[in-house]
Amino acid sequence: MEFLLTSDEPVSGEEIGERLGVSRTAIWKQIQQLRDEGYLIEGSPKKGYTLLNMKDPLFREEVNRALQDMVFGYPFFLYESLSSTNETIKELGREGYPEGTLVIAEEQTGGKGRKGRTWSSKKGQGLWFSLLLRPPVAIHLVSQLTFVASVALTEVLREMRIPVGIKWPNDLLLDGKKVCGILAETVGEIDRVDFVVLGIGLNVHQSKGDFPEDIQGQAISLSLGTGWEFKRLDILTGFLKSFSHWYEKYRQEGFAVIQKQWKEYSLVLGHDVLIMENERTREGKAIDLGEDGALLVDVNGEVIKFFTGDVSLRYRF
Ligand code: BT5
Repeated sequence: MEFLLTSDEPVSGEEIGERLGVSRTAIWKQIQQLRDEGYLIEGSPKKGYTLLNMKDPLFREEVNRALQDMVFGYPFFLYESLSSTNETIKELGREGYPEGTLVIAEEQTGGKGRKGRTWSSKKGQGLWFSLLLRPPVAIHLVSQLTFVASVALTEVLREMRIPVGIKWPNDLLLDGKKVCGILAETVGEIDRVDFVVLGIGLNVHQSKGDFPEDIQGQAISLSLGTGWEFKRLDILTGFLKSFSHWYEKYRQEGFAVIQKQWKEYSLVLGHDVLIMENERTREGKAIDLGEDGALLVDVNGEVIKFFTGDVSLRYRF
């Protein structure tokens, strides 16, 4: 471990073996064990091993200690690389895993946004995770859960003095740019929810150049927005605690409590907005959040309801 820590270059198994007087196979086994504990170690047959992401690693044992008494976040699965944590949770959901099961990936190679869009999820730079939920809600109300999540995450980040706010429906913005996106997917029949996958992507450590060029103007990370350093595990545990609190409230008292808090955190209500619906763009003033998560907009004196799946929104501060 020390060899990997002190070297900027890849270190070969042979070299470590020679220095320690043990075989390459023994080194290989040791590397596997470190990987199982959550260290990200890249291995190249020619060059050797490199320890990645020591800036803010997620160690399996540390995550385990932090999450073991949690309602949400246990059991958890931590992967070095996945296509999409939402897809992996779907498999676990079908296998019968309980509500609260968590999948975290250091990197997603096929991170998904809404409506077939992609989510940039580079290694170690953010929190890319999904929760398995088995909520007793009707299928048309599932989108309410994304509001529960955005409220919970905003609360935690604001407690850390990070001035995030929510752009309808559930993007978290920092300094006017997107720092977090939420994607809920339902698995079930037409009229029945088997389970819901709640996927959250939060940018933490990126600098501007780490984002794909086409989104550099609209994306931000917590570090970029504040100039501070963060430990991802603290944010994750804070979120899971806060989510468990708001989810319980939602189940006991209904959507109204979430609506109320969301309105406090909203960056959009009371502002002029542009609503893009297919080819059509309309302008109005956002005035309220509906029971069903719709945005109510006053367009020339007429109140029109816009639903999350159908439209996208621009607004002026
Ligand atoms: C979202 O979609 O905002 C939902 C993103 C959910 C991502 C999480 S990560 C864990 C879980 N597993 C998954 O596969 N997904 C979830 P949408 O509103 O459609 O926003 C997507 C758009 O945001 C893209 O078209 C880009 O313009 C922009 N974008 C992509 N990556 C970004 C990033 N890292 N930060 C900010 N903006 C990004």
